Amino acid sequence: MKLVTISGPPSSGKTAVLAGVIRAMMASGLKVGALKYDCLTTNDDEVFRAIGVPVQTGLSGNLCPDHYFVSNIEECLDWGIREDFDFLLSESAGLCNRCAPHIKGVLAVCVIDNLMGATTPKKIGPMLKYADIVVITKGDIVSQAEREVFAFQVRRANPRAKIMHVNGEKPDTELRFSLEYKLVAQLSQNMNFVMDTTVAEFVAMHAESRMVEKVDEVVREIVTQANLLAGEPFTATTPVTSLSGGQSRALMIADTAFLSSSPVVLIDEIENAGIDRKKALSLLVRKEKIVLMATHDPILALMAERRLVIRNGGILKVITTTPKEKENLEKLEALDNRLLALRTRLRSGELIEDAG
Ligand SMILES: Nc1nc2c(ncn2[C@@H]2O[C@H](COP(=O)(O)OP(=O)(O)O)[C@@H](O)[C@H]2O)c(=O)[nH]1
Ligand SMILES: [Mg+2]
Repeated sequence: MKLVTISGPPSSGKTAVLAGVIRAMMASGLKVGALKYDCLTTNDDEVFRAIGVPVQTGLSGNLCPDHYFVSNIEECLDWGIREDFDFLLSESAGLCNRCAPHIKGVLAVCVIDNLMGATTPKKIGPMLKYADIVVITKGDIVSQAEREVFAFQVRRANPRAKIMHVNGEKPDTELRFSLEYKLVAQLSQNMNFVMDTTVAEFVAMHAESRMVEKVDEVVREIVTQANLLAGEPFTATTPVTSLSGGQSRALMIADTAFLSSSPVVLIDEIENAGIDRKKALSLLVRKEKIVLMATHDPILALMAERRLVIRNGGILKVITTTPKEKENLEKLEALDNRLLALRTRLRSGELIEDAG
């Protein structure tokens, strides 16, 4: 029988990850048992029972749950051997940053989520430092850049562990082992930052994770370029959590242009973001990215050399922008500039009694 210890702070997703892993193990014919250690109370045993896994729970009461774990694990092992399990998976309480809920020579997994802040990996201590596998959850809630920065901080705290990103979905086999070096960078609508850092700190960490040499210069350039795209200005010292939707998006576009190694950028609905979309597009193109964008905006569509018409999940047409369309683009841009001027006047509190 093989024992595996699973640790991680409360609510990081240990049970969710384990439930997925156990289902997959059982489907491949393995006999699995679970252990849950906690302090005062737990409902995790019900989750495990519901998927048909035999489970034992231990509540440590006044004792440190990790000390309680080491003094009880032998009996649990005996139980596992008696039950003839192939694997015995043990979930810790995950409260103490000083003790290690891992045993030398036993596969150690640490589950940590993307929402915990950039400095947390440093603080977590032995449960992260001695892990063989680090599972990072809740990647679905943050942007790609934030996932990369967080993984970089985890890597600093534990340089040898295998890092796996989990978001509750079944991975495509191709992506399973190479999430960090994707061909396609994605700028989705999901742009809410959760990290407690300033714009400059965030971009600097991202730049460092990309092995950029002149970090300060790149940070300055990205903040300047992002400000050219954003409707409202922000500074290097603005906390990322207080950026508006448009400002976050502008920062992510500039960040992608300068720091992403992916040659293709996939953008979902740039027109909703309240940023200068033409400048955004030309920044990415200038940085030699192939931009694939989903849009209903005629100006953006006509700026492209080619567009695909999608219907019923397939490509209906591939249209090359005609010279006549390019002429129309100029007229549309003039209209757009008039609207933009009106927006600026509205912002500065003027009356809009003539349409400009
Ligand atoms: N959005 C999202 N939620 C998650 C993810 N992983 C876990 N959760 C949720 O986070 C909460 C805590 O998860 P749980 O497995 O009970 O955490 P544990 O205390 O570490 O065992 C639950 O509501 C889960 O559904 C994830 O990757 N994405
Ligand atoms: Mg749990």
